[in-house]
Amino acid sequence: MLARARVARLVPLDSSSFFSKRLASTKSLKETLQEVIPAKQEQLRRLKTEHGQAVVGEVKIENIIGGMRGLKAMLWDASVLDPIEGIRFHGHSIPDCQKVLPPAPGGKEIIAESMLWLLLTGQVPTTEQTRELSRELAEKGELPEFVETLIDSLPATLHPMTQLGMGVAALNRESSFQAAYERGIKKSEYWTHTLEDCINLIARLPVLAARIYRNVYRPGTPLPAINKDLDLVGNYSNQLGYGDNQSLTEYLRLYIALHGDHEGGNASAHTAHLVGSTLSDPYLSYSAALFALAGPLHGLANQEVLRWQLAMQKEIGDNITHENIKDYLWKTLKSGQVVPGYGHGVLRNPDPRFIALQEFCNTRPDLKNSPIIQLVTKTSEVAPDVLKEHGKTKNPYPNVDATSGCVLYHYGLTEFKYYTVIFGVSRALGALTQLVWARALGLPLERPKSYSMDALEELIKK
Ligand code: CMX
Repeated sequence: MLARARVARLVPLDSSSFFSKRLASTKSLKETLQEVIPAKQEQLRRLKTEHGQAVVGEVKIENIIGGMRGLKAMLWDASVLDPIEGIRFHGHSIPDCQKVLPPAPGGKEIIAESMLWLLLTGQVPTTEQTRELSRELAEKGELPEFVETLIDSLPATLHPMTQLGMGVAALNRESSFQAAYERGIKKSEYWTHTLEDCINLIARLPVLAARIYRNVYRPGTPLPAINKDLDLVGNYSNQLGYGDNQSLTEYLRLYIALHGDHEGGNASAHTAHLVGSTLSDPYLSYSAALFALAGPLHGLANQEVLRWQLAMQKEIGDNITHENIKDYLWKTLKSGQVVPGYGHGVLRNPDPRFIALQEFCNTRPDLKNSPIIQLVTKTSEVAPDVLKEHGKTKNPYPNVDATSGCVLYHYGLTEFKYYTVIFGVSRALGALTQLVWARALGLPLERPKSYSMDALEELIKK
């Protein structure tokens, strides 16, 4: 018997439920998108034909050998990252989003559905539209049986991120885009099939991720059915086994929505875009992105932060003073390691996502008084000055990962290796949104030019 996590089937829909009513006055996600696509296509046409030769910047050798840092070389419409101000999603800052995006019923935090709507359409959804999307995702969430069998057959010792990437790749057997491409559809129809795949994948990712969690960390325990009256992350929390912890569920909602997109150049989003540009379907594109996310300089940093903070806690003991933390920071740096949770490829200020998560902690006494959260807060008061004095990093301030895993730890979700999986559930919002737009705009195969060192030297001589 391969199945380790037993899954109940969908909870039957209560006909009196709010969710069962299709509200005639609200446009669906696809209808909204259909409305906004022509204007964006026209904007792209104008940029291409009227301004195609405009110069955006210069390329220096330091850009080429420096991992393309700072090169403005990619189109990504959903979000723009300002080094000082941080991320804006279609022009909305994080505090704006917290004000205008509808939360879950009974909740306060942004949810994946409202962020997905904003990223995809550039518009703020109504509460009704958000609920309708929650219902659609719940209906599409079940995994095909062969994927369940595949995941259940994997050894518990296989890293959860490897399992997630494999599961997502296997889902491509169901790809509407791939099937339609084989039938020979027109280029103008690519985006509708891509949208269908992306929505199906976003619906299934948390279910797949929860199954992996149960198999690896809670073998033999029953996986609850998807509840159609819950939002995507409400269901995810429930399937992980934390549904009765409202605080953790709200935290997961906020974290998953906030972490959904961080413009296009980060390794996971860029990988999805690159692979997608070959017309590989969304499942294969996002599976590749997940393996980029699994690196310690990117998505794995959240587990590294926790490991590091716990080691610090063990060494310092109860006497947590700024001085003791400072000594530990220097010890880390002098041993040649990076301080996890600090620094960023683009940001040059404290990450507003870190600030939002810290504010979440400050509004809840249990979190505010949690030893691990207090340690994170105190570390953030000392580390920037130490990193400035160390003098290497261009950004001595905390990034989102300085706190993200520590909150999970406080709530009893203590399995570090799983943390990047939650990030993987989140990043799909931005990466998949942009795959839909890449098809709607007919963006070409990505193919930058590379140079050898000899060729660069030749260029310098000339
Ligand atoms: N601690 C110590 N040294 C650091 C550092 C840190 N937190 N951040 C950067 N540096 C060092 C770099 O290793 C580099 O050293 P070398 O010149 O010896 O190679 C130097 O400072 C310059 O680096 P940078 O230009 O400031 O940073 P990069 O753009 O190269 O790297 C990042 C960015 C995030 C990989 C890096 O800051 C880092 O390793 N941070 C710790 C890991 C982490 O928190 N990652 C999460 C990123 C968040 C996300 O993925 O969204």
